[in-house]
Amino acid sequence: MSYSLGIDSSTQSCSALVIDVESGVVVAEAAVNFGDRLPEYGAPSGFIAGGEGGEVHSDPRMWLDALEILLGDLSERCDLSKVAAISGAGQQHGSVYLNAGWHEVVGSLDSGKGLAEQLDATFSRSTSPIWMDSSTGEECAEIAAAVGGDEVVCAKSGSVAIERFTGPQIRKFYKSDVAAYEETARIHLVSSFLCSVMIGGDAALDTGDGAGMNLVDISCWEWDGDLVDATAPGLMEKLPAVCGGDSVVGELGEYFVEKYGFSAGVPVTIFTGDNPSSLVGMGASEPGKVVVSLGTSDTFFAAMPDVVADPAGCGHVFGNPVAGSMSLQCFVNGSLAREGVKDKFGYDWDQFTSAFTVTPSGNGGHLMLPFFSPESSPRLDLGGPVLLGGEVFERWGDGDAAVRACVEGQFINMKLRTAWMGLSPEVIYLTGGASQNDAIAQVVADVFQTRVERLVVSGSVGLGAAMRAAVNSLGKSMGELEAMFCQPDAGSALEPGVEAGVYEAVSEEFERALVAAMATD
Ligand code: XUL
Repeated sequence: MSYSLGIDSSTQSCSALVIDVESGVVVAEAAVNFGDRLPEYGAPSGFIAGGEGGEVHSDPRMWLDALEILLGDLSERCDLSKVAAISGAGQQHGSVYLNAGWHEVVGSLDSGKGLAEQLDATFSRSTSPIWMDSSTGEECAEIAAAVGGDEVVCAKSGSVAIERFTGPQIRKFYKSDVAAYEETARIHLVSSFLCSVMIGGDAALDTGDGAGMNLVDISCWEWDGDLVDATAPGLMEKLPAVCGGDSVVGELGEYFVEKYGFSAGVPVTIFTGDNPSSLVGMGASEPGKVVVSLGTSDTFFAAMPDVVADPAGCGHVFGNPVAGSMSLQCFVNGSLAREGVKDKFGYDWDQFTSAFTVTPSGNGGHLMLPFFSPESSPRLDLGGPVLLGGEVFERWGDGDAAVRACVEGQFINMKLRTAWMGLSPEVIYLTGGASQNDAIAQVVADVFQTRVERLVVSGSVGLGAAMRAAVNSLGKSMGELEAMFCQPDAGSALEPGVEAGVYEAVSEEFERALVAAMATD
């Protein structure tokens, strides 16, 4: 019995993969797209359309139905009785509200009926706010004010009070429907809710996902009494326990054994958030490796040697489900900014890429603060990019210099804004659409003075879950599993090609320009 199952309940789909940890192969994969397979929930992109004032909710019954379809599909693709370890991950921050009936119902699920049908009566709030919800600005301010300001929230919980985080969402629910809040006996995250259902009991939540709530004290990974009190009255007793990512929280429930052909007694490792799980699935759960994902927005995340919070309040600290902590920082101006410069000059991607061959590293004094839209790292809204370096360049008269200035500016900014993490990476794993562009990847290597390797990461969240379960229950080491399942494309590795000094000088200039621009912001 050497199969490990990893489940990923994300925004638009629920997917899973089964790995064989002896032969090192992925045995089976399946995915259920909510919009396609469950159109009756009116959520083509995984959330209920038409939310007002920034509200974005999903129906937790949809997640349960998807889990059932997923396991059904998977049981046709592999022999689930060979699965000997299970874990999973969920989209972060989303919350599920359950009444006093929850404990009993989840503990006595009948495999002759559906999950959603049986758990239906246990929801004290019929829908779940998810991470895309930005409706809680007022509640963030109230929580911060109650504990002494955003710096205090950040130092305690690893992030300033943020609209999508669970604490502010809970506070909003309490304020808008006190009776339903009072009827709530348990509040779970998406991850701990699904884990509970799988073990047929009330599961703890892990430090990785728990830290995305603005409620957990990252110095000891326990609920922070001040934050919990500032969020809503009587909240502490509604919260599950917080445990490390190495906890086995129970055995797979009878429901799943009877319905999908699993063996009895399979240990279930605590579920975590999708980002912490992805850190593991990318083979970066030990300090020394950094993951930079280049997408609509760019994201930087890494296992951290020490638990520190971002003094500027832009980054996040979550528990690392393997050990210690991890950081995550988003840069809103990612691909859209790169595209913005490309389009400004009517370039195609080949012309964009060629710009790097005709401009020098450091860009001969041409500098850009590449913020086309409001940015979160640093938090600013300059109303558009700022160009510095001569009259022609500043009036957008030099396309090649502008392309390089944009990309150099993005990664200089990323390096400066992530310095608080105290990392000295040996390698940067670059993922996401733009990571395949050698010119962009070379700028990353040069600015960070670090080797860059490209990772193909489809399914890293589910893979991370299966790997964690295998470490906890099948006696495998993370190193062995990484060697089997997470090999970066070594052939496409890039080394830094310029002296460190080139970008040190440009970084200083960039920071001066940024301070000046923010002063007039
Ligand atoms: C992280 C975040 C998203 C969600 C959904 O803070 O909000 O990445 O985890 O993927």
